[in-house]
Amino acid sequence: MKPTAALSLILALSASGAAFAQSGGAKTTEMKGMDMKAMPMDNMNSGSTAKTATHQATGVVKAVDTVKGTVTLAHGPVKTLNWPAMTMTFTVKDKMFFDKLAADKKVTIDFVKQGADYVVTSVK
Ligand SMILES: [Cu+2]
Repeated sequence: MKPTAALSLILALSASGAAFAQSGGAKTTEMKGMDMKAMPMDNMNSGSTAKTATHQATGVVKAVDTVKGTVTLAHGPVKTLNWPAMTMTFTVKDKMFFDKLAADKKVTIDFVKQGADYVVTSVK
C-alpha cells in the first residue's frame, strides 16, 4: 500500500469515533505492519488519493488481449508504489503499443493509475 493511502486510511479510522481514537495507537501500528505481499491486487486500488504520477516497471509479457486492451506482465519490484515483483494486468488504451507487446518479450513500461486501472503510457 502506498504511504499516502495508508495515511488516509488511518485518518479515516481515527475520524470515525472516540472508540477508535482511544485505541488509535495500536491500530496505527497494525496498519504499518501490513504486508503488502499478502494483499490482493484489488486492495491496492482502495486509496482515493489519485495523484497522477508515472511509474516504471520492467518485466516479461505473459499475455496480450487486443480486444479488451490489456497486457499481463510479470514485472519486477516498483519502488515508487512499494510493489514487490508480481504478475498483473495493465490497461492499454493506445492500441499502437500492441506493436511492441508480444508474449515472452521483455519490456519496460511507464504507467499511470487511472481510477481502478493501471494504464500503460509508454513501452520500451
Ligand atoms: Cu503490480
